[in-house]
Amino acid sequence: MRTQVGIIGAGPAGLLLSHLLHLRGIDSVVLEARSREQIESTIRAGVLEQGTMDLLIEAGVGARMQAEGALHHGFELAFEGKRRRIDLTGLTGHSITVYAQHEVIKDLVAARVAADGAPRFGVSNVSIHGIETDSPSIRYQHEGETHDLQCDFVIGCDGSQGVSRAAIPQALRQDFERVYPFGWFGILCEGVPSSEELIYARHERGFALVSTRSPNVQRMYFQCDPKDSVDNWSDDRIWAELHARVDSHDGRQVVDGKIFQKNIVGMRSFVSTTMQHGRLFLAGDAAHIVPPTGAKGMNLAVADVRVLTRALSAFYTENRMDLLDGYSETALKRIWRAEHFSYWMTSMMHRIEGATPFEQQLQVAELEYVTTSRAAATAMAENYVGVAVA
Ligand code: RFL
Ligand code: PHB
Repeated sequence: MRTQVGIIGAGPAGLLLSHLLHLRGIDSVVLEARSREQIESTIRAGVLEQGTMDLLIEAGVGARMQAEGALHHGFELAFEGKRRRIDLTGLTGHSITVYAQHEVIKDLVAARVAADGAPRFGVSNVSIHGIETDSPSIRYQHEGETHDLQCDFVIGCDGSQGVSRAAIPQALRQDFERVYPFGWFGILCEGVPSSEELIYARHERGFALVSTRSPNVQRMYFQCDPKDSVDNWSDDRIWAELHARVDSHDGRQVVDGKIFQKNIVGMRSFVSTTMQHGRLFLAGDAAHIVPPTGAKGMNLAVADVRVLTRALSAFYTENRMDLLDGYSETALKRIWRAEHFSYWMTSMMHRIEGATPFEQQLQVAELEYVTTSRAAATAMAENYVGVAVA
């Protein structure tokens, strides 16, 4: 079988790329290891930058996001028993939208299916061949048979555990990594929002985040040991921890509700360069990971896709290779900005085991600064809404 662009992975990166290429008359096939039900129900990100929204709207998949997503013009930073607001719109002219990643996935899969471009779900043993030639291919198994997908380009959108990154020779790759000694315990619960806006809280017991999913479903996280087990946490223990970390001296409290999902995720910063070799290009988590504190992961995946779509389109319509040649370099500017921002937010907000009282006071001093200086608040806000890099 033959297509123009072979895409591995049906996450936000792979699905959006496939659909944007389709709208430009470029054929692609998406190969996905999991089932449609699995990808449509995995709970992950929630915060979409304006640029992400714009691209989803341009792709024609923004209607439900615009109707059901919640526009947020600011967020709160809680520390030392008080809460201070970062006025995103006032400081940058931009806002963010809270709309769950698995809803974005549902919208994208529906659009691909309607355009006769349904991903091939449940594939296994994916391997990449001939990327140093003009006719690479992807070999995979599907329903007991082995297939070879011939293409012009292979795009690795297969996330942090995928196979694509390893297809770039080790000698050409440099990996940069930082593993954090803590994780996030995430819950979904029934109930009304505790606050109109997201709350990022620094507390000596550890970080906590109050987010939302809809008027009746709430998403919250708190810093935990990444090796801890959800079985050690009863609902009562979770609520006691969230109250201790987030409730403020002026009486504002987190609103309890019935918890229906619990999970623990580890935290890591990671960048693999180069993001391209021959006819293979990486996009999204396949090439880089950020800790979730800055809400950047899915937005970065979408930003890679924006750059790659333009480059592939220049190749097919004008026979230009220059944008493809410059893909990794272009994408990495935004990636490193987001890596720094996510690392900075993480370091400022979390309890760091072994930190001295002096270092703890520095965290508080920094929070005081970003919530009282317009210049510092603007720097934080423009990174959060994603306009700090073109
Ligand atoms: P994905 O979503 O991981 O998709 C990769 C897909 O590839 C498939 N796959 C394979 N398919 C075929 N063959 C193989 N060998 C394959 N190996 C893997 C996988 O099954 C999967 O379907 O990568 P993509 O598209 O790059 O998207 C990245 C985002 O999913 C990720 O960055 C975000 O979820 C990160 N993230 C957040 N990002 C934000 O922008 N805003 C947020 O608020 C936010 N919050 C979060 C987050 C991630 C979290 N976790 C769980 C790590 C909150 C959390 C808790
Ligand atoms: C979420 O709602 O899942 C969420 C929000 C903000 C973050 C991370 C996750 O920084």
